[in-house]
Amino acid sequence: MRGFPELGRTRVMGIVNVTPDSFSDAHLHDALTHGQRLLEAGADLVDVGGESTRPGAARVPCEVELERVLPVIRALSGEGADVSVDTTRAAVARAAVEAGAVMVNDVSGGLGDPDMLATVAELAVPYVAMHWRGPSADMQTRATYDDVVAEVCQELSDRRDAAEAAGVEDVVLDPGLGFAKHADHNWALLRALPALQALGRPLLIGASRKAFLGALLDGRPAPQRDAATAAITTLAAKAGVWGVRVHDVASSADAVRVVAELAR
Ligand code: PMM
Repeated sequence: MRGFPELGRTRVMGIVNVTPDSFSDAHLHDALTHGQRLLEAGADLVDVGGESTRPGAARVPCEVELERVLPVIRALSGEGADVSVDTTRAAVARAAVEAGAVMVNDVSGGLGDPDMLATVAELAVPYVAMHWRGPSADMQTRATYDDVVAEVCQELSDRRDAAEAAGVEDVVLDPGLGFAKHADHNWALLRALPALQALGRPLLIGASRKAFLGALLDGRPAPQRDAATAAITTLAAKAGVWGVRVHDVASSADAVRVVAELAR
């Protein structure tokens, strides 16, 4: 894929959410420091986002999203890091790439903004198209499937085709765990990684600290779900996925190295 060297192993994408859930707005500096720590811990790239996508989350204005992400992207990419921008807005994608981002991660797979796919094609950067059925505010009302694996594969292949028809060359697909999905849907998709890989594009998996892991672990809070996250990283790496998007980089980076060594 353009811009990314062949590593011969799964990539670890570290998460920098520049949102009040994670860092207060007054502390952009903390978000930057956090990104630097993730890189030191072995992140191959960092994903910087300025809008919460948790179930029920409300939208933030475009200007607020820009104010949150641009300084962090500028600083981290200025230090030589590979940075992706986690956004559904074409204007944010464009400004982020101008500020140094090398990839656009769109949880809406191009459905959130009619200008997104053409913009990414023009920017000529790799693009993550995630499976999405609607905005976070009420997405869980759309978690209805007869066959979740077949339907997610079909809807993702539609997004792949739309992105490529718009001229996007490097498409990464992501099943969007937790987005319009209940726990049993997430587990079914994780059991079906080969079906997702059969869509013929690199796969990104974002399971890190999500609620379905808390449910499995008797209600354990998010920061105590990192061992379970690393277990999923191990299995995803063994299955040959392109990348995992995680909060705790160190444990997933170790897991990926173990899998790579065993495969040698
Ligand atoms: N999950 C979240 C945000 N962005 N992007 C991709 N590609 N895949 C995901 O699964 C994904 C994402 C929400 O998780 P967070 O609030 O823990 O960052």
